[in-house]
Amino acid sequence: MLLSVVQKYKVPLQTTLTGKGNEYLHILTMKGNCTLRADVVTRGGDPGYAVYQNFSVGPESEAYKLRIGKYSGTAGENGLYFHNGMDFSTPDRDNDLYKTNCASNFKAGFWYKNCFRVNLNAPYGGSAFYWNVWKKSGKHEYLKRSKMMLRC
Ligand SMILES: [Ca+2]
Repeated sequence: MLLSVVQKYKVPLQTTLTGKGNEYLHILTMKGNCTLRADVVTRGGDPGYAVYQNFSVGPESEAYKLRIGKYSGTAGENGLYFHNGMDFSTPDRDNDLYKTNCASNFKAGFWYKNCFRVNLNAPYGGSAFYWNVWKKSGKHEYLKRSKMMLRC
């Protein structure tokens, strides 16, 4: 059974770079062997999940870099892999590869590249809260719910 960090440790995963959320994630995952599970539901009510082995978040000196390994699940594996190896960006810390600040543009901290294929921290109801590519549809699906859980 997957353990929810949010429930057990009361750590908010939606955080700022200067907040404690990513620091806790780094400490929890630094020894390795952690699994990330994302449960999501589309606006149309279609549920999906994605499990990634070897999930870890780097230290602050690496801007809480995301690392994920082997995928299993139903949501579609390409989404979060796009972000593998990226630093965490916030509206006041531009660590992405885009010419402007993705976190500022989309009003959410995340491991942006240039900018994203999934954005599980994006504001509810916004145009950035989606999963791409959704299942075998070949297109993105807007989400109404996401939950990220960790097992170590
Ligand atoms: Ca940038």
